[in-house]
Amino acid sequence: MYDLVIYNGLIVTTSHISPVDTWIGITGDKIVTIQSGKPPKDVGKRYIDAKGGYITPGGIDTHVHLQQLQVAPGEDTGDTFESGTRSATAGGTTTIIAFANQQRHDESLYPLVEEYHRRAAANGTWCDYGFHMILTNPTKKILDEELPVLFEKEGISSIKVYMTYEARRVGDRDMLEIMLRTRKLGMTLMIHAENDDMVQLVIDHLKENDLTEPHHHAIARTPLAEVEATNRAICLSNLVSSPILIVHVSSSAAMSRIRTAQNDLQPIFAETCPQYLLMLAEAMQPSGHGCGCSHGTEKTENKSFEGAKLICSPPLRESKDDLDAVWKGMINGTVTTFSSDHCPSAFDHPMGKKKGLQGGKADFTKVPNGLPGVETRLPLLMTYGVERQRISVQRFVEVTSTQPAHLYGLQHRKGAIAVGMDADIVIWYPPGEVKHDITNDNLHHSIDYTPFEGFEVSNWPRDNGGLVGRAGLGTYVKRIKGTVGHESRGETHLERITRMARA
Ligand code: DUC
Ligand code: ZN
Ligand code: ZN
Repeated sequence: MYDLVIYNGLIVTTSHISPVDTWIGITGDKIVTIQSGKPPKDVGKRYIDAKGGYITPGGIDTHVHLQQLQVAPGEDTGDTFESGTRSATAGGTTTIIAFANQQRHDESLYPLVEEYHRRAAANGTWCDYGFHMILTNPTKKILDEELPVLFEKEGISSIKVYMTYEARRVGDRDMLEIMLRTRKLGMTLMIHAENDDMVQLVIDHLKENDLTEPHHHAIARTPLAEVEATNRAICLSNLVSSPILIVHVSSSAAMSRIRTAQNDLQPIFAETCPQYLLMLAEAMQPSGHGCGCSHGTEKTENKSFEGAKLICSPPLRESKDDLDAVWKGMINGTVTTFSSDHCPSAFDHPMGKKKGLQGGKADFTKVPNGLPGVETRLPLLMTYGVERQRISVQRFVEVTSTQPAHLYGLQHRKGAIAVGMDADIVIWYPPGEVKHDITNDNLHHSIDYTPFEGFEVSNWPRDNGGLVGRAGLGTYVKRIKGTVGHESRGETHLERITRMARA
């Protein structure tokens, strides 16, 4: 007798859609059988009729910021692990990977990981979770002694580094040292690629000219800064033959540079996010919206500051060519994984986005960076990707679940509907049954706005992803070595040139 039987749906994998008369038997939290035909009447304690809708593997959102340590106590207006995972679940995401960040003064990563475990466990989580480690002070001890332990004992199999932000950026030599270790250990290295000096120069010029409204943020963080850093990261990776993932790719130039590297069979991978597919910087203008709909038209006392809701980095781009290029990357396979970069701050709060509004004067450089989006990620891609016929539903599964699982070492439990895997399953409505506009009131995060207010969606995970029960159902997931990019590549460029110099 199975605990649950799901039947009469179209089960989707990256390569295949099963016929509608296929059923899934679940016992405990595992998929234990998948069979064709109609399910017998007496095999399940509970039955769910999927009514002909798609059945996809639970979403895996591998780019989520919750309760990070660099935010001063009392200043964090974002989601907690509890509210962030509640929101994730309601949007069909059943696993998140959040960031555990090192600050420059931290000499050991172990206490940080313990602190993140405490934060996540404090009020429980609604879905499963893991941690990436952000490195800002990659000492030899940390690289040689602590990373292997974190990988083996804690199942932390990924690192993020920043090439921007004074407090976080790491230099090229440090990046190379990190790449040598992640290659050796088989960890996934995520890189935030923006040239900080280029960005700072533009910011200084904008400030001298009193151009500090929210929409100037998009000008400050020019695509040139993104492509320069992306190119540099790729060149550094070439020297040591280390796989890297460029996160939140937002511009045509960066996407093409990555595509060129992939064409040369270099292990360069790309992530993008809904905001870079669906919104342009004009949405940040006082009058503006970026997608031809009526977003951003709410009446407030300071309308010109509304654009702060859309401040994220990399920023929304000014040119539709960038948006089109990101779609192209999604369609042609350049994009490996699709995440939300859920990094929210409240809007109407002096420590939230309004930190950038002092005495009625806007200063975009003081606005906390980032958007909420963990709940809207899957419905937006299902609507604007699959149902608007830009990508197949198999590709949807690939970028929202299967490839994230393989990139980040979750493939032993997640990312596919198959016998033995975790029963992380999303049931969608049959086409044509859902049509509504996203409103913040219907979302489950703890933030007072959504950047996607007013976006029409034509599907949503049924019953809000089965959001029933309570926080505390989610558990920490230890990850293993991923399968993407870690195949043996023989000697590195560095080894080759050393060998030739010796000869
Ligand atoms: N980078 C992120 O990954 N998220 C939000 C802000 C940022 O700079
Ligand atoms: Zn980033
Ligand atoms: Zn992020």
